Amino acid sequence: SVNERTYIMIKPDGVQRGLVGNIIARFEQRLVQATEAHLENHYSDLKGKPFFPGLIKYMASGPVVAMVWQGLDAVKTGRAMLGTTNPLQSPPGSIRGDFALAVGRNICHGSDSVESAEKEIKLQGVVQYTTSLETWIFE
Ligand code: DAT
Ligand code: MG
Repeated sequence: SVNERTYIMIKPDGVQRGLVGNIIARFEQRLVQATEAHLENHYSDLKGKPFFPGLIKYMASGPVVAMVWQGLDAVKTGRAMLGTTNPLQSPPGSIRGDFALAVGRNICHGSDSVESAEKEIKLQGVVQYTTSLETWIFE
């Protein structure tokens, strides 16, 4: 049927060899859809903002791709790569600056602090692993 599902797993050699992005690009159906309860917890710091109900509704409206990246200053580096919340203020070369126009459709979420990241990762439920490339990347 059109709703048939399969389980595709990138194995340790695929992860260590940096093939994750390449493989995900081929399998963009490998997605998760967050529940409203999950999103209300994820965005709990914004409860009370006028855009909060619209944000939850939009975020639950379709599948998302959840990722955890680890490395030196991963939180700040991730935010720098995303750009600012409003794409209009995001520099060219940033993900939001290059691909987004509206603040409520800014393509990607990125944790704003180490504490938020811990909370968000725990909420999503993700395991941790060590890459053998570490000594080549970090001083
Ligand atoms: P960020 O995603 O850059 O951390 P945020 O945590 O302040 O920004 O807000 C979460 C999301 O809520 C943001 O990515 C888009 C939406 N949002 C923020 N401010 C908004 C606004 N003024 N109007 C509409 N949506 C907004
Ligand atoms: Mg935020």
